[in-house]
Amino acid sequence: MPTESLYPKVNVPNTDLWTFLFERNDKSFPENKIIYRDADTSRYYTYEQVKSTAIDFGKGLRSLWEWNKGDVLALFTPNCIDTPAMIWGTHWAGGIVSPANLGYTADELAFQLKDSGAKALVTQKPFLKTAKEAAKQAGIPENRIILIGDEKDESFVFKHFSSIRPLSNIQRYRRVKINPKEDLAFLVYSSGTTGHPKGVMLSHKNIVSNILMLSAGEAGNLTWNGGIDGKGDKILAFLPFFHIYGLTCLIHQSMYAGLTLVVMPKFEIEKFCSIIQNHRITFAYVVPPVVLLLGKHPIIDKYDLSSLRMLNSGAAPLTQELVEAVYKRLKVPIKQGYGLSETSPTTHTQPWELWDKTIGSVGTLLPNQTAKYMSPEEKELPIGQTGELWIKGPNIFKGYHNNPENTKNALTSDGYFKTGDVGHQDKDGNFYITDRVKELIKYKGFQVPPAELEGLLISQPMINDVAIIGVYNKDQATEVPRAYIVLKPGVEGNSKTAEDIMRWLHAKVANHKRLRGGVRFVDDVPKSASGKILRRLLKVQAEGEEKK
Ligand code: 4UW
Repeated sequence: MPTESLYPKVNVPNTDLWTFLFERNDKSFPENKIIYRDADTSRYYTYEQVKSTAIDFGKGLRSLWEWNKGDVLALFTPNCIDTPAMIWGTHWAGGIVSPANLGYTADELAFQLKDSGAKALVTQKPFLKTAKEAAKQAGIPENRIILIGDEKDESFVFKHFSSIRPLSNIQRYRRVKINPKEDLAFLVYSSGTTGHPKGVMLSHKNIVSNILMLSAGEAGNLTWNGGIDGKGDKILAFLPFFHIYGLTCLIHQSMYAGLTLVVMPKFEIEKFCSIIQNHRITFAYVVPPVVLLLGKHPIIDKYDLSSLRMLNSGAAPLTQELVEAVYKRLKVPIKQGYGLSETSPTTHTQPWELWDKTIGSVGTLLPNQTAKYMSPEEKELPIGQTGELWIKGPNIFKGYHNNPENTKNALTSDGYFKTGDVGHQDKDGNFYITDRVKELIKYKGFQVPPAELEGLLISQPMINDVAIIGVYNKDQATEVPRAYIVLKPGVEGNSKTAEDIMRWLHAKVANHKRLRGGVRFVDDVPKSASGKILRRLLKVQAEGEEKK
């Protein structure tokens, strides 16, 4: 029997995100509540300022570029407090937002721009070179690159976000009507269980349901008027807004619950500590490598982090040892959450009161979710047995953009999504993720699709065959990609060859995809009869090497 969530079902209204966030009757916090605060400057947005800026931006898009329903705005920018208003302004104008990883090379960004059919692109001045090159490849005219942030363009080629405003007759522009179940709010990119990144189609209803689910999971622990000083919880936002974890848990949850996000453009440990101390941050969403720093880094002792009430870690496995080390040092509890781009994202979170009783668990199923574990033959397994996790609920994506084959492989006819993650659940409904059947590697929470690196490396002149796997690096608390390479006859497998290959690859890929796990030269890449790489065998080999 599949497992139903232990939470009472939440009523998910059939409304689009705009109506849900800005035309609600149940909002308890005031219109002038500060929602987004820049960590470095005195800039901030209140709830009502986000709303009015979003409307202006939406009208600007309609009037300047005749924005139509379904038009895509791509984002290629560090975290910025202007981003949320741009997102909802795009929705106001009927558009879809497609955030891209900021580490992307021009080719990688161009792929997303072309695949999503982006009509315009948002960036900041330091990233303009890559953005321009990618836009050119994708056929987006330069005058449809929008700049945000403090630096404007003196050449006036690029419009600044603040100038995307209606040209005339404000009354002419009305909000575009959305079908919440069918129309997309976001097109985020994930490699899913195999292959290259694909556009994950997330509808308005998907996101609305996940906001409500997440809210139930935090169970009133994060409030607009509570926290440690009665002025409300303050969340530190350093996770990138371009990743689904930051997009929903940070941007959307804060707006829905009236929480203040203190926004950091880039993670740096000392800055992270000083912001927590100076802004009296009460909560932060983190990833395991940050938990590691909190447990081990000497700088931590210089700061007062006592305002933190809880941390939430996810996007990659977290060890019990790390949770305990941080608690021993800082007395800050850490719970885990779990989710995927395809689930909008959060499906599980540890209830606050269980954080120390179920360490290692990713939590219990959030409301409106049904889950089951499946054998490799796709037979349902009894509770307690280890298998692939399948999940069903209103937050499950609509499919991969222009990719019916991968959509069919990921979604069953009765609505289950095959996560590609392996684990089990205990008798009390706590879920554990212990492995993956999918190809994915996660470097510090970012996706590294092995097929993408293999596809590039196979064209390297010295290489005959190649397989990429993830190996765990304990010192950094993350997986790192490693290449197993069969060289062309006559090429010597030495450290210079390895360095040359890495240099060649690293010029073509985002920083998070680098071969930090090194290169191993082998005689053959193990493959099945059908030619599929047997990654499991390489993983066993890597673990054996580790133990030596
Ligand atoms: N333990 C082990 C985990 C865990 C994990 C994720 O890049 P994506 O598509 O998406 C994410 C989303 C992370 C996330 C979402 C919502 C949330 O509340 C939360 O809480 C902390 C985290 O990373 O990658 C999805 C893949 O990332 C792995 C897993 O393999 C999954 O399929 N993953 N969380 N706690 N592995």
